[in-house]
Amino acid sequence: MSGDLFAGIAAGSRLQLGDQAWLLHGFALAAADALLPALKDVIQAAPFRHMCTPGGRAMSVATTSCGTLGWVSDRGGYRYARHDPASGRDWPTMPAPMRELATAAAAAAGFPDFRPDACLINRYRPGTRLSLHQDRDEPDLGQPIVSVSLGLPATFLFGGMARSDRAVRVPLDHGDVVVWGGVDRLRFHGVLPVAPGVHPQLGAQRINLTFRRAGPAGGTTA
Ligand code: MD3
Ligand code: FE
Repeated sequence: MSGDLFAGIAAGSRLQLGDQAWLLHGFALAAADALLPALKDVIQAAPFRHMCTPGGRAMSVATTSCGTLGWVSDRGGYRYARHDPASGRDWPTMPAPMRELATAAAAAAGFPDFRPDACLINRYRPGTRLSLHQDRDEPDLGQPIVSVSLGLPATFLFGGMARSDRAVRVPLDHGDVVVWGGVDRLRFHGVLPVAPGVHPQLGAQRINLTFRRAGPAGGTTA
C-alpha cells in the first residue's frame, strides 16, 4: 500500500475540505479489528431496512442506527427517535469502539467536546446514491458530524450552503473518516452512485457510519 504512487494521499494524512471540515485518510484502519465485529453485532440486533420517504417511496440507501437516538423516516416525516417504529425496540447501545473512534476523530479535527448520542448506519449496494441534502435536524449545530467510510469506495459530493453551489468531488475509501462542523456544518452534500465491486472484508457494499449529537445540548451521551 505505502509503495503505491497512485494511491493518492497517504494513510494518516489529512486533507482540509473547508474551514472546519477535514478528511482524515485511513483514520479508522487501526481500529477496524474492534470496529467491524461491534458493527456486525449492531446490524444483527437492528437489521438494515429501506425506510420510506415522507412521500411514501422506499429509500435506495438501507439504514439502521445505534445509540440512544436513531434516524427514522416514514409517512410522518423524518426525525430522531428512541426506537425503530417498525420493530418497537430501542436501538442497540453504541459500542465503545465506535464511540471512541468518533470522539478521537472529532478531537483530531478540532472538536474535543464531541458527545455523540446517535450513529446512523447507511448501506450502499452498487448503484445506490444519496442526493444532495443538508443535515439540519440536530438541535445542537455546534456539535460536528463524524463520518466513517467502510467497504467499497465512493465519491462524496461536498457542496456549499445553497443547493445550487458547485460541489467538490472527494473520493472516500475504506477507513476514511471525515469531520464536519462549525461553519461547514450545514453544507449540502451527497454520494454519487457506488460502482460495482467486492471489498475483501465487507463484500459488495459500502457502509457509512455518521456519528451525531441528535439530542439536546448538554444531555446524556449514548
Ligand atoms: C457534510 N451520509 O447520512 S456522510 C447522511 O456517505 C449522509 O452515507 C453520507 O450524508 C454517506 O446524512 C455522507 C458525510 C457527511 C455527513 C454530514 C455532513 C457530510 C456532511 C454535514 C455537513 C456537511
Ligand atoms: Fe447527510
